[in-house]
Amino acid sequence: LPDLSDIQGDIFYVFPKVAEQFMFFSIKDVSAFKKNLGSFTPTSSINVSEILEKINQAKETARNNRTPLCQVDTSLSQIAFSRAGLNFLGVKELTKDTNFDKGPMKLDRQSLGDNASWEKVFEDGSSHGVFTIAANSTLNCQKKALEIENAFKSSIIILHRENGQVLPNHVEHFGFRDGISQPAIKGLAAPHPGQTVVDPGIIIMGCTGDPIAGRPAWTKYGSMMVFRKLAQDVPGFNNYLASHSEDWRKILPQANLTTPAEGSAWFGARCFGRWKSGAPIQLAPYRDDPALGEDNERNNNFDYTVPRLSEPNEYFCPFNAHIRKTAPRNLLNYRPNKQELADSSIVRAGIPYGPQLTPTCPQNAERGLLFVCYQSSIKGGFLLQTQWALDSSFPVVGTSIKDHGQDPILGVAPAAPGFKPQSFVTSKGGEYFFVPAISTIKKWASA
Ligand code: N7H
Repeated sequence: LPDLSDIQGDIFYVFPKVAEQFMFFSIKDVSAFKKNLGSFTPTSSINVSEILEKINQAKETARNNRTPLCQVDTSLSQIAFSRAGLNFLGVKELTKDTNFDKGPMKLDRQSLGDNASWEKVFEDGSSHGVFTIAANSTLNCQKKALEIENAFKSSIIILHRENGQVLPNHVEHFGFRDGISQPAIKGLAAPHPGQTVVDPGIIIMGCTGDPIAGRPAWTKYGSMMVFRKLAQDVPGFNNYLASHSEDWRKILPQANLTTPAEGSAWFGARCFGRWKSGAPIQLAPYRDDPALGEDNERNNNFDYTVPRLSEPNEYFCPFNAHIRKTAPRNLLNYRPNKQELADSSIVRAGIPYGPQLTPTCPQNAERGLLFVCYQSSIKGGFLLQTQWALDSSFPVVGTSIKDHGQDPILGVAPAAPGFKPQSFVTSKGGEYFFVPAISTIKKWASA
């Protein structure tokens, strides 16, 4: 089993957070930077598991007397480096992750389907690294960021900051609950029913199951972090759902959806594969079931088998629903198989940014998701975006190639008659980072 005290803390337990800041930097003075690195203590996975324990206890208390969860003081930090950053530090050896080693994410821009212009810091590809800082309040997050900034003083230049904030009820901006399905890492977490169990090496380098052999020793207990800034067009998405509500009500009369609002809620659920509460449509086909959405023992306990073979396989959940595209679960004779599925697992650790759309908030304010995922191989994990979500013919059913359409959240959403196909998520850029083990950081600091 991996040594949890040596692994940085956001990687597989995911930082518990109310606010988060990503501080992108370039290194100005290598020797001063290394000295500062020696005094920097990132939060380890052991630290995070202890905090999660405390939060669970607080939750119990909260149930009884409504104590706010954010009472558990958390100020967490992690450091990661881009390829340019490693080179600058003199770590020229390759990690053997081809996406990372070839340089900045901007080189993959086309294959990622990013057509809009990127923000300057990502367009330049000039970050040497990023600090991920998370806390139980915006104030604590800012305090921690200032502490790190002061500690690294003039050895770095802060190029850019992104600030995220958890929204009420852990929804994201489209109003759907996020962060429900994560892979359970063999030996480290007791899986909830239905959760995909993966070898630790799928997420953490140098452990059992790492798909890449022969990496340098300094990559052990590290992980690849993919950062993406994804803007969401919430008014556009809401209009899209509203404009399709009638179509859906007509197509499935057996659902007995009586109001336009029910029609659009159902259409939204079919875009995601889950209702706003998180209840999977495979288990709650026509109406949301909030108790199911909240219940971790049930909300992942499903696959896409249909009750009767005479029914089309997408009877409940369309092939192109976001969660089915990104994790097709059981697939019988379909591509991918179970192994391919486990190998493509990622740990998602993103956070929303920008103001929530409310009646008083400007419709056109920018909002979205600061998407973060971890995997030991970018090609094996994150590229499910290009290989699965954006590939209309995925998944391949039997031997026949069929056009299911792209993932409507990450790609182009299908249009009703009279409407143009639309996209609701626009990438503003991103970067690939390597998150080293804590012992590796200490070695680099003293080299
Ligand atoms: Fe997605 N959302 O917050 O609305 N995602 N995601 N995602 N996503 C999921 O199951 C969303 C994005 C995955 O195991 C849910 O936790 C949004 C990218 C995977 O069944 C919701 C954006 C990639 C899963 C969202 C976005 C993924 C998943 C359901 C962009 C990878 C688990 C809740 C702005 C390349 C699937 C849950 C499974 C679920 C949201 C992006 C991947 C609500 C808005 C870029 C693997």
